Amino acid sequence: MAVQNIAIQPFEGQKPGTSGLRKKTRVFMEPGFLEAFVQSIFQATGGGQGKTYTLGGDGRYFNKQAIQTILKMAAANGAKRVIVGQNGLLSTPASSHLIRLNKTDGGFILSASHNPGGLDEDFGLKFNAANGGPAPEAMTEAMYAASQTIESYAISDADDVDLSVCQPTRLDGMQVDVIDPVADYHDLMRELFDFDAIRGLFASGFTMVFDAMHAVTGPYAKAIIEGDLGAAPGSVRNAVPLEDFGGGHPDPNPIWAKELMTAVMGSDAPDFGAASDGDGDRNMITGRGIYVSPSDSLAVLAANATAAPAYAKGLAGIARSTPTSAAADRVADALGIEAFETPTGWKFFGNLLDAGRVTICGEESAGTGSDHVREKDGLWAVLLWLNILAVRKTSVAEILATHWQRYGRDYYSRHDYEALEVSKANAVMEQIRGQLGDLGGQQICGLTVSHADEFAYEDPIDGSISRNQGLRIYFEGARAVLRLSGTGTQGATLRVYLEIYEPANGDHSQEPQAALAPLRDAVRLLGRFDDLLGRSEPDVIT
Ligand code: G16
Repeated sequence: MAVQNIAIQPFEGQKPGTSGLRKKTRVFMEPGFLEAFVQSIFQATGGGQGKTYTLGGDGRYFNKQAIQTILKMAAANGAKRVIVGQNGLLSTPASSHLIRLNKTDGGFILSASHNPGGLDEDFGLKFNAANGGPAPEAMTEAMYAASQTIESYAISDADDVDLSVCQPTRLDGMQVDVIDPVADYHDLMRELFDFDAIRGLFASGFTMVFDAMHAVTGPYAKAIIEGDLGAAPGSVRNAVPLEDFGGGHPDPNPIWAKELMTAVMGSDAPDFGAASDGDGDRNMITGRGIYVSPSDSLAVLAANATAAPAYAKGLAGIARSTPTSAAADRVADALGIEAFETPTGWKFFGNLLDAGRVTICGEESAGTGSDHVREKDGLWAVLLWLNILAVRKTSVAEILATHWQRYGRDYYSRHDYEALEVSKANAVMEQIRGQLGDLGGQQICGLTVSHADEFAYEDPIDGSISRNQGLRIYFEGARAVLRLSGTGTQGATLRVYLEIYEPANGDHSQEPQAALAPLRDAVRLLGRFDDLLGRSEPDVIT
């Protein structure tokens, strides 16, 4: 078959955000848009000649067509081999594992994560580097630069590859291995966790519900949680990946995972509940009658990780993104290990993990993971919780209560103001940015500001500096962070992250929104939300 070189003009808006390029699906489907970005990736990473890649996505609308395009472009760019998930499916953590296992030169992941899917919803593409992690900033900058000067892309005119059967095949001179998306990831989980202990837990009558939200983790959770660990059939719900996620919003939080919340808060609640997102890297954890905030989940997992064989020797360090609560820092302090605060974006954990400085990382945005891959990993978090529950033989509520009794509780919540006019969101940020230097010592809504700054991160491994990573206002015993989302596809999303610390001997039984009310009010006043946004109430509270 022949390689075609198609002339093309640069597209606007091919700047990767927090996690790759995310756009409305129709934008990705514009003639040449996907192709231009893929060619820019090849160009920014030294070309495709002789390279090996993984390729797969979360199964959303346009996933299959995009995969055929990328396969034909990889062949035309001289790639040697592409490993692609059957039916185009690969969860993000499974992609990261396959890159590392097969020592590929990187991987293409097709997903807009937790954003809805469909012709009128969202699509995304990100490239992970040879370490299995999201492309670091220098690489995404190079992709963007390439996209601005692109003149043509190369594509084979070969026929589509049959992705429905697991088999090796060829596309022009390139080898294409269509593989079972679950098998290698399943093997990895078996190595990390005490599957016998978890089997014993289920055999003793322990019940759980896992909501796959019609997204990519369905087949993984079915095979591992029901098939291998022996959870009762039906424990994994909404397990068939659908192109539109069943019309849902595959974001594992109490708002969007309502079905699960209803189940765990009901009279006949299971012992444990969990959910994951579109591409399987996020997680939500609940127990009977209790929701575990992602920041608390990170801290509990870190404090109890030695229950699992992979972490029995202890942790090297713990990293969290800046908006994530300080709960994990308290655990690191007690364990006498390093704690790191990084900008939002899993890519910032990569260097720390590669250097062996941290073992466990986490984010308030429902992401937790470890050095087993270079992505956050939803099912991994669920399995570590199960391993801990199997060893400690107690409930989720009891584990949280004893954790707070020892470390204190960081009441935590995130308030999102979505689809804002960009100028209004910027006005709030500017309003607070302009006051940062003067806030120290001020009393607002009964809280005293100790200091405030704009977070700039110096990577401790390579010394690179990332500026403008969030406005941080520190109060005595509390903190607020404001930043603009880098994953939205419509207008701007302002995120306000709130946390108040209640010491070990304090009252841990408050309702989080009530506990955080003075801090919420202080931020709205400082940012003049009523004037500048025309409203004070957020769209989503998690
Ligand atoms: C991505 C990033 C995360 C980040 C989250 C939210 O997650 O990998 O590091 O915390 O987006 O980012 P933002 O606040 O900029 O919207 P995912 O699961 O969407 O790939």
